[in-house]
Amino acid sequence: MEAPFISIVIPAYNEGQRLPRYVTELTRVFLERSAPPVEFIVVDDGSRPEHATLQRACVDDAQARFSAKGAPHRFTYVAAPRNQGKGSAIRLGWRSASPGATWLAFVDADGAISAEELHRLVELTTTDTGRATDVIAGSRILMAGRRVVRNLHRHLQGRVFATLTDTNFRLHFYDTQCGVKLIRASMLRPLLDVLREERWLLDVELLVLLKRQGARALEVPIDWEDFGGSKVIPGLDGLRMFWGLLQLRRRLNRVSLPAPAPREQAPSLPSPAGVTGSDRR
Ligand SMILES: Nc1nc2c(ncn2[C@@H]2O[C@H](COP(=O)(O)OP(=O)(O)O)[C@@H](O)[C@H]2O)c(=O)[nH]1
Ligand SMILES: [Mg+2]
Repeated sequence: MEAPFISIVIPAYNEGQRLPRYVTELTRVFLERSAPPVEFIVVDDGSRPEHATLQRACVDDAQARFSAKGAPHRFTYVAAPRNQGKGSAIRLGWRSASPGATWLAFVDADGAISAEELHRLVELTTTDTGRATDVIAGSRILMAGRRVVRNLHRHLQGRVFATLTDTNFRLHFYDTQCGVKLIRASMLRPLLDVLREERWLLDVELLVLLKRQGARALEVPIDWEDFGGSKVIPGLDGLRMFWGLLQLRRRLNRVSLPAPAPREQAPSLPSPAGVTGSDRR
């Protein structure tokens, strides 16, 4: 078995319905198309037993299909002892990733980002653009050629949140909360002991700390389709996130970071849009 080039964590909380469909699609697309070796790590975050059983079964099935076809990819399953939130589940998955992976990533379990779109982002890591980038973040920005299907209320709440995030952290991201991010492992691993956000604000914490470490980030417009069944509680989670942003800002002002890892030699390209080392606060 080849060492994985990228480890992609899929946090799953009661995803017995949505995850199996997505895992089937991922398996199909990554068997059909060429890609660097991928390790998919499904992290069960204390799901109810009926969901956990379905989640585990689809992962076992996908792994069997990869093995049968001699694919370089693998599917693994990690179970958290109890429900701790999406952010905690992602961190648990990253800690259990193969130590040799060059990229660490996460993607939502519900298939809002199609397997084809995820494959496109994985391929991007192997291009000159990817080699000159440390963070590849999906973005639900509606532009020519892209398809973004979202509920209006969630979209508007997201725009208010994005504005407040930018006011507080000056990340200059259109969409910090999109459910797919790929991060250069050498940049991320030193931060694993610093990250604290347990739920939805992990994305902001991560981007702020990576920016402080001089990470070069690229927001990539992606196709996105909400299929319903969101675990976000309308109104309540929004309020928690706004309040959480203020607390996060206070905490991050005090946090001290490990020395950034030396940068690997990369071809010189124009600096990508998004977070850049020259824009530190
Ligand atoms: N680990 C964990 N993951 C969660 C939790 N709630 C939601 N998720 C996962 O977070 C991802 C996005 O959740 P979703 O409900 O689709 O949120 P939305 O797309 O923002 O509406 C999915 O992979 C969920 O399984 C939780 O409490 N713990
Ligand atoms: Mg979703």
